Amino acid sequence: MRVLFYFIILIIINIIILNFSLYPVLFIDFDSSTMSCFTTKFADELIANAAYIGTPGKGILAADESTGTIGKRLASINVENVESNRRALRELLFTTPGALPCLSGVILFEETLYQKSSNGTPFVEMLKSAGVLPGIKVDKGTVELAGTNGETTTQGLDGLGERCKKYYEAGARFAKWRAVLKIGLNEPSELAIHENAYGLARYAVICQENGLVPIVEPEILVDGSHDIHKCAAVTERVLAACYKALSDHHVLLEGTLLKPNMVTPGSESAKVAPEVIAEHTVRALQRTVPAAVPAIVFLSGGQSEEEATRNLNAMNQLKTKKPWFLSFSFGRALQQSTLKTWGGKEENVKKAQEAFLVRCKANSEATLGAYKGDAKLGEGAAESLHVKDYKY
Ligand code: 5MM
Repeated sequence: MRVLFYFIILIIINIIILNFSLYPVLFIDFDSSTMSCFTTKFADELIANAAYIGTPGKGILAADESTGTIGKRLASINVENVESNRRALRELLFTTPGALPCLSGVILFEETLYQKSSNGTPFVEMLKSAGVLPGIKVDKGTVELAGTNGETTTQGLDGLGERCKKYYEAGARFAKWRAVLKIGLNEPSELAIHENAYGLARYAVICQENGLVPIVEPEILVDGSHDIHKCAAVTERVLAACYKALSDHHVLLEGTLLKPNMVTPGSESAKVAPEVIAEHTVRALQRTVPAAVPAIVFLSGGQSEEEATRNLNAMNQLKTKKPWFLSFSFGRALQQSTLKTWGGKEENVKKAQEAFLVRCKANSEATLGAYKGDAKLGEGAAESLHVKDYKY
């Protein structure tokens, strides 16, 4: 009897101890915005801005080509790479009648963030007054990762916090950092995947500390003769590593966006239909991207304008689980026919703007799965924009 009494007392004491040790777990105030994430005064703003970028019918224009890259685009139309020409191109895009309602964000290069239009209006003001959030490219390009077969890592973490603070003050509300991976016999290596995933995560948390929604862009290049299954498997490995790193760095996922490649066969393999690309891409995303991420905004990666739009449309027509909004953050696939039509000539601006509007509207429809494939194709709209072994 006595033994039983002590036994019951022991059990009661155990229950009390257990309850106290579990107390923080059981009774903590589960604040969805901070739980397991670092605390930032910007949490609500980050969540609201990321959600806004994911507004159905809208997407992102990637106009953040660095001076070297825009130089290549301008050279293709025999236009000199000087500040006035870079400004003229960006002004043409941002003043296209009817285009901005198709966009929720524009990614800018630092020069454009501080630039004014020809009538003296800061580009940032022009975008904001049309309901478009200005974004900023904050990476400083790639360098070779020593000990690998030409794989790369992205630079720009030094002083990033200070730069983000400055960009926020200048009106930027989201940022972009591009990591590049390639498919080869032994690539991407574990080292490249790990290094780039942790670089993206470090960047993301620094942006959030300073009020900028980070776009996480792990681009797997299309170069190669691999099939779509290989691309799907690599995409899953890379995205899984990215989300592990983002979790390890306590990034607030609700205040982020993902900018991935679509899952396609390599550039030296036979093409497949948009429905096949859609199925493989969405499956890879379902397996790796948490539902907390509000929107996935694809890069076009060398696809033709029309191809990129049709692929996005097919994804949005797919009847399956899609907890995130699927949209665009195209650079080349939004600008190519505009660039060609413009050719750097003032007298072509109106026509070039018409070409830009066609692509903006087609992609806006594609975010709703409502693109009929009936856009009037501008010059080069069906041409592949892939450049073999392109060095970024
Ligand atoms: C992959 O490039 C990004 C998306 O553009 P596409 O839709 O053309 O593939 C793009 O935002 C890119 O990061 C910018 O153009 C900046 O490029 P640079 O070469 O200046 O870093």
